[in-house]
Amino acid sequence: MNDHREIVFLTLCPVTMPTTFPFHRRAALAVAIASSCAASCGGASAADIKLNQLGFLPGAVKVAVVPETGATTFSVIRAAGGTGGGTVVLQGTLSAARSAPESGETVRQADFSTLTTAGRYQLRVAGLPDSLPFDVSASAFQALNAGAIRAYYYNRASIALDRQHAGVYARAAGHPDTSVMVHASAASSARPAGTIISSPKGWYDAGDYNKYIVNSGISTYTLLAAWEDFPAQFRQQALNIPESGNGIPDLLNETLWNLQWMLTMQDPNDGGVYHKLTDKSFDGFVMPADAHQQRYVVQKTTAAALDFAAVMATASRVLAPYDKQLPGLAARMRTAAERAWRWANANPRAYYQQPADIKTGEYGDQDVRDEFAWAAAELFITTGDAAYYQAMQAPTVQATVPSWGQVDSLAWMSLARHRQHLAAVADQALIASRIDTLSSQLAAVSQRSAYGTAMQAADYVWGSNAMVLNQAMVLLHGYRLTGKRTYLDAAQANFDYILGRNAVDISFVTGFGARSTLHPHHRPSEADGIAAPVPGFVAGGPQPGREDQKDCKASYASTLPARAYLDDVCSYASNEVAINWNAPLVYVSAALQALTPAPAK
Ligand code: G3I
Ligand code: 9MR
Repeated sequence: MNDHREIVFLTLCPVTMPTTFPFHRRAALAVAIASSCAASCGGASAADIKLNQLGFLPGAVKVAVVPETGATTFSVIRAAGGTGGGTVVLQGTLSAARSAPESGETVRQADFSTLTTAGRYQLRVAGLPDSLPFDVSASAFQALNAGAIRAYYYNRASIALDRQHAGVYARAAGHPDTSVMVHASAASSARPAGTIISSPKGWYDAGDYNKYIVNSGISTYTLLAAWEDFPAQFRQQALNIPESGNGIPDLLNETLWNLQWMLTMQDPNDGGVYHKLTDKSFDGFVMPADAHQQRYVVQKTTAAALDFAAVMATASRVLAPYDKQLPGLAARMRTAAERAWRWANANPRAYYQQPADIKTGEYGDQDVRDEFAWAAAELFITTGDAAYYQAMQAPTVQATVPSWGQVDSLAWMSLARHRQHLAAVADQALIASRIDTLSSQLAAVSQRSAYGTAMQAADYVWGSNAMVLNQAMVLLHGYRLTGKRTYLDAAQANFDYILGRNAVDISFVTGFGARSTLHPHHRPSEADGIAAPVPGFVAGGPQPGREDQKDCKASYASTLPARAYLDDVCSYASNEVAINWNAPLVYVSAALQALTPAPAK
């Protein structure tokens, strides 16, 4: 170590701090930053040890990220305030220092995986404030998983949230959506512009009150995938939603609220699917019941038809065992999926084009090859018809981290999940290799990154936290398929990032973690008059685009990719919530609970 080396030291707070300072003074300055920030920004500071604020399963890999001070050792202590508070239970050596270009820091990792005894602890490094307390517990992520699913209940359209189920977040019903107008862009001879249709239920997409089929596609699918992969996690889960106790698991009950809406978005006359159900422009920051703009269904698109087909094909096989409770629904969904598929094949280039009078979200996509592949794969799995597998053109389909516009890996994950029951036409080796290759690439990034996650600078997109979680979802599929522990550990690292092991030192899930997102761009959270945001939502996350800066009085603390985050209601580009971002949170929290082995005795 060279005493004259300069390192960048960062602050998350809107206070003036030096950005460089000599090595020999950095520990003292770190502490100064810590105390100055504690007063002005809720305690987060560049000097903090960053870790998963919720905690860890006993058998999981356990890593914290430690700002560089020159210290080379750490200890784990029993948490202050509890029995034996301050007692050292474990000591270890920090990793070598590594630089994190995406956040402009130099950090070390503390690996305390050998801590397997349940309890509440803190991490201690000389010269730094002790970490936030964290738990080691066999049920570490159960409450988070339930909370992340309940977030969908809180975002339901067309229903009052009552006290019994919503507690302080009870609210009047909004958007009955029983009198929705067919927009000129969606007009047909059977349904000319101005025709009134009924399209109730569904989830609000995000912080806004509109409903978009493309984004509902990946969101609803991911919840169904969580069920297909880990039914035991969900079978007994009681979420206290209105349908609880009806003989259908609550995850499926919640998902049905959106599936029922999606079905109404198919034009019964031709099988085409409307792209979205929307206001002409975004509502103000009012409660759902106070938003009264006329609603429209807008343009039928190829992407909407294919995402709809994929989800309905999936739902049809998932709900088949519940025919007694839901008579005829699974069959109806399968027919709906096949009709949408046929419409898309007859209209393969109906790309979304935002009409001049519509200002809401677009979810536009000019390349629907991946949507064709995904729909084909789900129809193949559900029907067993080899023609669908041929239509998928599997050798041409890549594997990428899923997002609303990039769904090829949803096909691979579904095929892998059902591999033991696929018709012979399926190329099993190809399916396994697509998932294994993508997983190994992600795990390799994770192993060399300073924070130990699979995130690289280019991954900090709008909704970067969903990138983090979808990377984890891919890795968990990789682990299920190959048993490679590095994949499970990399998924855990990404999950830790969401819950506090990140450069802004925050748990991005509302209501979970000692220092979590407080001011999401979410209309009900802002308009309900309750200080705490509606719980269980993951915020979009850091991204340097800052498209919202013009609408924000506060400034982003940094333009660096991993630190361009603003916990302010104005920040739709870094702090909105969305159904497609919460879905992999549900998946990953359930998967880690289900898959993490018990510690070796
Ligand atoms: O496709 C281009 C790519 O070619 C280019 O390399 C890259 C460089 O930045 O940009 C890509 O486009 C991005 C696009 O998402 C697709 O990923 C845009 O920059 C980016 O601004 C765009 O962000 C979307 C955002 O809406 C604005 O349109 C988010 O993905 C999407 O999640 C978000 O969705 C909104 C809904 O419209 C409305 N409801 C809330 C929801 C969440 O904020
Ligand atoms: O609230 C809107 C949010 O849901 C969208 O994701 C975002 C981007 O399309 O737009 C938000 O609405 C803002 C609009 O784009 C610009 N003026 C301020 C609006 C509310 O902050």
